[in-house]
Amino acid sequence: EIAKLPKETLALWEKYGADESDDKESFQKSFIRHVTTTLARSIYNIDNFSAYQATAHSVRDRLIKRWNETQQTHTEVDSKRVYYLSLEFLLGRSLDNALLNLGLKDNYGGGIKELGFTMEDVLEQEVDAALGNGGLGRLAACYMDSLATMDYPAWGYGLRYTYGIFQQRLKDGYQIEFPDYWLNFDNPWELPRLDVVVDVQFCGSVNRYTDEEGHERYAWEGGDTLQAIAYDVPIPGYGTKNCINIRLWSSKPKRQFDLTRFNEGQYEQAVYEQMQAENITAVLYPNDNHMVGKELRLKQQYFWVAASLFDIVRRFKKSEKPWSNFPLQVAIQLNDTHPTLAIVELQRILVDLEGIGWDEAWAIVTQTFAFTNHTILPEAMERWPVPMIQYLLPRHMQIIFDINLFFLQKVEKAIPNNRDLLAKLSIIEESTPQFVRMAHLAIVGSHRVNGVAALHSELIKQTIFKDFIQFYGESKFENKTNGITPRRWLHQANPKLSELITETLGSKNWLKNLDLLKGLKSHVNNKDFRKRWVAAKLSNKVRLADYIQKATGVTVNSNALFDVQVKRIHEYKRQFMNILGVIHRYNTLKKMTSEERACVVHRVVIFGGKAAPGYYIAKLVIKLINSVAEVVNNDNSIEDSLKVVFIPDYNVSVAEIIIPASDISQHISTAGTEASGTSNMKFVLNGGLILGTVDGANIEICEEIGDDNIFMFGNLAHQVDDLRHAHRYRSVPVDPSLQAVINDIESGQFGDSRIFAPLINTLTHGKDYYLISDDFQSYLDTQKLVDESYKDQEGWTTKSIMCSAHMGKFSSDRAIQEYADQIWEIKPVPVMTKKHI
Ligand code: CGF
Repeated sequence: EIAKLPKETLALWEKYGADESDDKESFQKSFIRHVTTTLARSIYNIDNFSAYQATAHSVRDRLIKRWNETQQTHTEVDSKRVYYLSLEFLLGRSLDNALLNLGLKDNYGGGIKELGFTMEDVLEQEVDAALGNGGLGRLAACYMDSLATMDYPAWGYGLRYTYGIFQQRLKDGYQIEFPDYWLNFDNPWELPRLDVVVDVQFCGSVNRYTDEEGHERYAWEGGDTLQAIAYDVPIPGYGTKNCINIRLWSSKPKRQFDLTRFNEGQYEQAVYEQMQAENITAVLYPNDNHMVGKELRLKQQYFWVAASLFDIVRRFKKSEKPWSNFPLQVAIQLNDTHPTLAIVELQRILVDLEGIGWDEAWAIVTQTFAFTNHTILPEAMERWPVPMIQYLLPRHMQIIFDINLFFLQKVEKAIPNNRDLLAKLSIIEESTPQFVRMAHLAIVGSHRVNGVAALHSELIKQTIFKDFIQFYGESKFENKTNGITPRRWLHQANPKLSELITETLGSKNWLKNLDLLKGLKSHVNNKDFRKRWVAAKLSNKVRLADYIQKATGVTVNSNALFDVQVKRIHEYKRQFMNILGVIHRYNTLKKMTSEERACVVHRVVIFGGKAAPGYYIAKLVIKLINSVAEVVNNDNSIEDSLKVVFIPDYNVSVAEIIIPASDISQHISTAGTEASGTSNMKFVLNGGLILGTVDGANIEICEEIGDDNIFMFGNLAHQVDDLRHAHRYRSVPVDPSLQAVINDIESGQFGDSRIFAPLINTLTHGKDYYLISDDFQSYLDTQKLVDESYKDQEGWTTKSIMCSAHMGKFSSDRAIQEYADQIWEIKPVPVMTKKHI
């Protein structure tokens, strides 16, 4: 079409389509243009929020240019792409990240100052995009940053929830939940693609028929059809033109209104269908590491998977390559089992819609998909009742039964007469009703399965997936240790330290090659460098102390040791053990004389994290922390030697303030329960030390930074089963220090002890499943070591520098490189600058 346009028209596009430049004046012009036209405001009517909106729109203009060029290049080159399917993308704020990644921060910072605003105030206005619960969603966001930075042709696919993760507030020390109205104001970081619409079908029935060539075929007919509308979120890489896309789907009814009903006066019925359809993407399920068996959740999963696969297949078909090329053009990564129905959907598309034979189709499917497992906790394993799938997705249920049948036939052939093994491997759990085991389906339908840290990847082979090893052998199962993006988690969150590192190493190259941090080692004895390192930490602590004051009203001393545990509240993560340890410390301090107390290291113990709204015990842990804080913070007799704070509404932007300020952070899950953890990596990268169990990525962090620079304690993963078994035959807890702390709570020291009875009960009658009593003494001993080490401030600074210097391995760039080379087999595609026609 364009080629037919007259020369003069093309010349106009060329002239006016030229890039708006990135200098200060161009920014100021575009800022004023957006204030007056996009926002319809004037110089007399502009506050910080409007200044944020105008700045964001100015950045968005530049992002879209890069995004367009990236998509054009990828279409032209048409090399293999990776599609990352994740129900959660926990992006946080975008403005600062975009400014830094595009290299605009200085020009925009200077420009906005001249316009009468400060960049800090403007950045503060943005609400977090909180479309995730915790580690899994934030990992997806870090991976998108790395994919963009490393020039990979990649897409993310997810859901555009109207409500993200709930906002947490505290009332009388209890968590209460409020809806997250994140889309209330305009969201400049998404591009609505009202023209990209996909029909998604539910329910109906399956009809068998014979096609013209005499083949038996199946047609899925009837039922309800909804529409998925695309919203695109550009993700800019750091120091590259590459700007990739996360496509988030929003649900809409296919028919706007039931006119017959409306005309009959049944207005409510008429809008009912509309409401039902919009409900699908209304809310993010607020559970982490826990399966929710709600029909709406299953509908979300299929809605998302169906729309995404339609889009992926449509893009592939444009190239007119044969179907056998599909796995050469397309890699699809399943982030946990949530998108597993994609395996079934692709098989359905190939067999039912494209008329490809079952075996050929199945070969294409299995070469396309790979699956990441994020947990071995039994309560997190997704299983859906067969009748529910049968009702919502009748054709998919048939296909799942067939996949299972052919798989079990292969098992029987390879390992004959082992009924027990067949039952264990089956995708269908033969209970009443039957269930579909999503992890089994994901394993059978993928060519690779990976865990997220070395220990975890070993454990999945020994526990939840051990029976699959008998059939597949070990080679299908591998490890891809998680990573974090140093752009957000050091450069953006900790500008002072980032600047010092850049100056010391002589360039910013470390931001794209984190191994270069090793270069800091040769400066460890340089006085000036050490002084600035310590000063950066102190200023981060002052920043956090200010935040704590504003958020909680508690005043903390920035010279105290900041001891942090921020993450989802979960029994296996053992925030309970932490607060029990705090009670022990408090009562020890109370028994000391003033002279003795003068010698102890002052501590501020900082907690943060959300509990799933239905997780009663986790919510009681929050209440206990706040009750202890209330008593400790108001007890003048301990002379400021201990403060306890619970920071409400922990999210990505709060994490960016907390993490750089930590002296020690706690990652104290029962050994074998935390698959990886990623905040542990963020803390150490920022020069914070770790107090942790021998679990998840703590182990690999220890290997990298050396055991002198980390405080590890507790029982090991291989001891856990025996310890749990032993609890059944004796009274628990056995540890006298723990018993003393329990007595303190029961004596009413922290308010009405009846409130906490169910929590104490988890330790006693509940048989202490998470082994707090077995680890408690070693936890207290190691805490003492932390205090001793902190007294030696010079030694501590050396440890802090050594920690950061050895964190190269934990860049998400390394993780993405491994996925790209070993699983997806994709290559970088540098973006070519396009003309505007
Ligand atoms: O995924 C987690 C996190 N809670 O979201 N899992 N899930 N599901 C694990 O528990 C973490 O250990 C892990 O770091 C994270 C990302 O893989």
